[in-house]
Amino acid sequence: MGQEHLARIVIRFIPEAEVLSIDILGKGNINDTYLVNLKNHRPLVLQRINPAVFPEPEVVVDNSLKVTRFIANNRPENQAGLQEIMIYPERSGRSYHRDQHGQVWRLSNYIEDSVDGASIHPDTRAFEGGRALGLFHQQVSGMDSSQLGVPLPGFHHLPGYRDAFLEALSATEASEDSALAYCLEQARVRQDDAEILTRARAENLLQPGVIHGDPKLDNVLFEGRSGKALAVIDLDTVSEGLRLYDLGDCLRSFCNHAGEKPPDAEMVHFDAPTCKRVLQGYHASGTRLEDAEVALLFQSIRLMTYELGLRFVTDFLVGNRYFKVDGERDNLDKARVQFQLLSSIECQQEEIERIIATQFRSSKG
Ligand code: GN1
Ligand code: MG
Repeated sequence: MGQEHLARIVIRFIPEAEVLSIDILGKGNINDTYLVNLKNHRPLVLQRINPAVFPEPEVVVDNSLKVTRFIANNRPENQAGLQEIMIYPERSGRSYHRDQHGQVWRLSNYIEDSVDGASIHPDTRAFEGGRALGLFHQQVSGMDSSQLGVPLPGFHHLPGYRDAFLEALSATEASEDSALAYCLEQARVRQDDAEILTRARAENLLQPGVIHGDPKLDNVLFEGRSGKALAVIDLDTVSEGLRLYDLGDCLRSFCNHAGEKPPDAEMVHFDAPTCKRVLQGYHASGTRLEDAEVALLFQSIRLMTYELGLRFVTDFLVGNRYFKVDGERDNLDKARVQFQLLSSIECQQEEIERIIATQFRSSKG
């Protein structure tokens, strides 16, 4: 995307802006993200919301504006060091800018003097990541989730991902590829577990609320020196959902120190001590879980990992349409990593359930 085009978009939001530089930022799988440096203005983040993923990109921007405004207006006494995320509306008053090609853009503040989790000690980042997610849940807990639009139909609806996988599988010819055979088998053998969380929700055991939707390690920013969490970023998927989606996804991500793209899938395992630290941090935020959430927490870690494995392998089967890929096998490699992680989670079920029970038994009252 040309610098001039990008600079013109920035001016639609901030007419007096003098753009000094615009550079690609981050490593998201979906949107195009840029860091914008301006004269006499704090740096900003400009994003093109990917319409191939989000059918109504303007809903994504509207939701993020509603949530950030709610948080700013209902700021609990103690923000515990989290910085405010601000969405800049376009000068027309809309939350987004639509360019001449029909692309939807969002502008927000950049969290300065922050680093990603890679340079933070794993124990600290686990505690702080859990604490930041708990604070986010606390900040949005009074918000009516029905006022948010649906950014991504079917997002975190595991039975839907399972069905899409089975459909793609039925159109796939037998292959000698051992990585593919492994992923297909891992995906297939667990297909009947896809309803566990949706059933609990249908039975009113779990209540939906406002969730982040994508609280992975890359979406938490830290203060470099102290390691304190500064912000939970990437509000693309804020929507109505189960808090267990967030917790399961956060643990899936933080407890896999090898990351989503390790040089070798064999390096991947679920680190149970990290799980304990994340839960301690979540608890330290002051947010409390319902008994039914505690009872399904292990399953949520397992199922969010299964879900991402299914999504990656399905995207591979249908020809890499959803996630940005570095190469033809990228989605398959990433699926393999998630299935490896899933096996590691299942092998440690007793230990993980013991950690959960200890954390939440001791935290009652
Ligand atoms: C995608 O684009 P990014 O990196 O923020 C995906 C998440 C996955 C994540 C895995 C809208 O997030 O659900 O967990 O990749 N977001 C969407 O890295 O599908
Ligand atoms: Mg995201």
